[in-house]
Amino acid sequence: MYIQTHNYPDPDAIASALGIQELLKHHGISSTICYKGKIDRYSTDKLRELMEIELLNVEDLSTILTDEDEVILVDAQKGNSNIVDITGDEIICIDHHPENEKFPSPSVAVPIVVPLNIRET
Ligand SMILES: [Mn+2]
Repeated sequence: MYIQTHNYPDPDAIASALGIQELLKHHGISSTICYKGKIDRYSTDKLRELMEIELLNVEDLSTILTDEDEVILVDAQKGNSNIVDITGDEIICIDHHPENEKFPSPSVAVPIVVPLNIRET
């Protein structure tokens, strides 16, 4: 099982991927988080480092992925310009961006509303 973020993942993409990975782990399913591009923001790389999140570049998976691999998309939708179409079967999409009507997908985009007044206490 692969969890794919949008290219050049940012903190919300990586945090979403980690959340799904932990949920899958709870159910005994191992998964790999992957992305295309680079982790080019300091805050994103710090998040990855502090949370010890393992992410693989899709270019390192090109000889490993098969059509039978299941892929969960987070923080992006298939057909968007900011996510590469990797080998595998996209079974779920969890995204808070507006639905991409140009490339309708069998998967479901779930709008997630995050209150802006949440602060750490
Ligand atoms: Mn994002």
